[in-house]
Amino acid sequence: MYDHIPAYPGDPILSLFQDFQRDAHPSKVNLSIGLYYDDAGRIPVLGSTRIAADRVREADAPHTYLPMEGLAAYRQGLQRLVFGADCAALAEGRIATLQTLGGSGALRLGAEFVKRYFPDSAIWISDPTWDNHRVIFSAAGLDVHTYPYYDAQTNGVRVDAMLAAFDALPARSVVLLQPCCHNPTGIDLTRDTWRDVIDVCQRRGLIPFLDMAYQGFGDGLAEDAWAVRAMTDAGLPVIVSNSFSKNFSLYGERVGGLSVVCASASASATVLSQLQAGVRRTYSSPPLFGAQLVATVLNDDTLRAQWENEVAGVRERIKRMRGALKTRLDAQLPGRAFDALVTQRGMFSYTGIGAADVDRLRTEHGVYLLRSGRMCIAGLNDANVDHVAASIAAVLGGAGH
Ligand code: KET
Repeated sequence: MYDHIPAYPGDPILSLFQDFQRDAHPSKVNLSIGLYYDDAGRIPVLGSTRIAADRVREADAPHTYLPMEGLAAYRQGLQRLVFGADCAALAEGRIATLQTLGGSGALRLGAEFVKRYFPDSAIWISDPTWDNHRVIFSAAGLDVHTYPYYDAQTNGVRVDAMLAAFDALPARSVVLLQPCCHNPTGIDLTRDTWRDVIDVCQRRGLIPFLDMAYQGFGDGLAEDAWAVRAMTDAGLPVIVSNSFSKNFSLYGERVGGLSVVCASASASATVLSQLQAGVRRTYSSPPLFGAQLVATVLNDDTLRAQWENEVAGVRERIKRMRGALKTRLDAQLPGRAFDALVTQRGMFSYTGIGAADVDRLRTEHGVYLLRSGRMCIAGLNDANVDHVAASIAAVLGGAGH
């Protein structure tokens, strides 16, 4: 009966992570998937979430169903973290927020919402973007197009071309943007450019869909959410997907959220009801444990302060490793400029290393990057950065470079 089914060729990011786990290379380094490793090379359990987990276990509450929209304390904490505690739209009850299965679940639920209520709308994603964006939105039946974004020549954004593309879109088109720590390039829009994006969204009647997976990893928790808040304050009908996978180091607990900013409290209640229906027909209700951890941390002043410190530590360590790699590469490959390593923000760096060289890094040196040349800086540490730099120098320094 099932013989006609072709095998799934695998996801480029997840398959590479599996290959890494199986690799017997003694000094292998994982710089592929977006996982944050601490300086000892471990995926950390944050101190704040460990205390929260102890509290949840001690409370020993029954493992009942959550409502379709998720845990109330989690949704409130999430809204204040993403939109800011002083957000007017929040005070006016205009934001519909649901707990979702990570950032991916939020994207899929948001994509289905768009397809159902804006059936003629297509979505535009940046060139390049996280590979799975295209997969998720096409799976929900949307036409997916790209807009110009990365400029390899300047290691910046093709601002004029991007704005011109937005300016030519039909009303109600959806534009997917990343408010901070752009995956995969590490290049974000400046606040001036965001203001221009807000302008064109208003002028053309576009729907901004903001995917924020790395809040706090760029310049700070509030700083990184600046674009979300500016668009909300400008009165745009923003859709936001956010993930706590990275900034709480809770990848497997599947903690994220989907928020839709509406024009009135009654519209927000209606939108929420339809999103609830979307959850009910898909997985009925979200998981409990991760939401309890995040809610406990966000809603307790002491734990919240501890967590903010931990996120600051992550941010600083990533920046320090950017500098450490640049210093070594500058010394070993003086002909090439590695400035981008320190100007880019967040976990990722677009290194410009070609696919053939990426393959050599993996097979000859055990150093794993994505074939696009994306490097996850958060996998570097003091013990492996010399090996990584020497491997890159060996591969790039050879004939033909
Ligand atoms: N959005 C972006 C921009 C993103 O980079 C990821 C994950 C997600 C959403 C998904 O978040 P989650 O809460 O895990 O569902 N990106 C990394 C992991 C992956 O590919 O799944 C990555 O790019 O390596």
